[in-house]
Amino acid sequence: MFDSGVGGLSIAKCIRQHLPRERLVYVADSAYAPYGDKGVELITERVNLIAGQLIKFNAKALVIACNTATVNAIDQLRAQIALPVIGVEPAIKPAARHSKSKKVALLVTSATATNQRFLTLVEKYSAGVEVFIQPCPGLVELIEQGKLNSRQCSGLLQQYLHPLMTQGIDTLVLGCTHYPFLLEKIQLIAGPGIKVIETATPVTRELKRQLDKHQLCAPEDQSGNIRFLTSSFTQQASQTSAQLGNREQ
Ligand code: DGN
Repeated sequence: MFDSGVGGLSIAKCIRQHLPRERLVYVADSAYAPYGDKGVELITERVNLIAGQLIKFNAKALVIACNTATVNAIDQLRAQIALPVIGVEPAIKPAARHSKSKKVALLVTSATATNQRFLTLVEKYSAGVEVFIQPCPGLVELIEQGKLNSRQCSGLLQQYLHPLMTQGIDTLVLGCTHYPFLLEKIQLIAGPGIKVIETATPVTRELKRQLDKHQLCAPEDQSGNIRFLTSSFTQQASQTSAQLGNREQ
């Protein structure tokens, strides 16, 4: 599994919890984080390169633990490799179903917000629902630096969330795998009346479904683990992965 950085650890934790016998290799492409401000060519190039490396580790399935990489590069990756490839997409369908006010907001990166595959997905699953797409530049960078409790982070959250609160939304989708690390802060600003939805559970369920379908589940007596690799080792990446990896979500 991989992400542009440490955000996908929010997915890794859920997989570890529900599929404890699986051995995970997690790649944080920290040298190229964030993907949110990169173009489709570069994102595709990085996805292909990392997928190629993971296949050399004898991966039996790949999880793209990044919304930005999924919407930009999953189709071409699936066309190239035979392994099951599971992506992460903003949970617009369950959000639209859950919303009573029929007003839903999506927090995403800039690269996701303008992506045609993403916009088509939103249109497909949001009939009768007003959708507010909020790009959140800056948040991924702060999470990568482990600055979850900084004034800067609170300032950006207020800036992105307050305008949404005046629109009457009752459901908020975290459309980036970094954002679940800010769940408590987001919920505090949004208030108890707003349901915040993230995607770790559906991704884990889909991975399990694919492993079952292809008879790839780990043997009963295998104990799982996780290896953390990064394209740019820094003290910061190491600290942040430890900090976020140990957080209970
Ligand atoms: N975690 C990635 C996502 O879900 O989109 C972050 C993207 C980024 O690097 N900006």
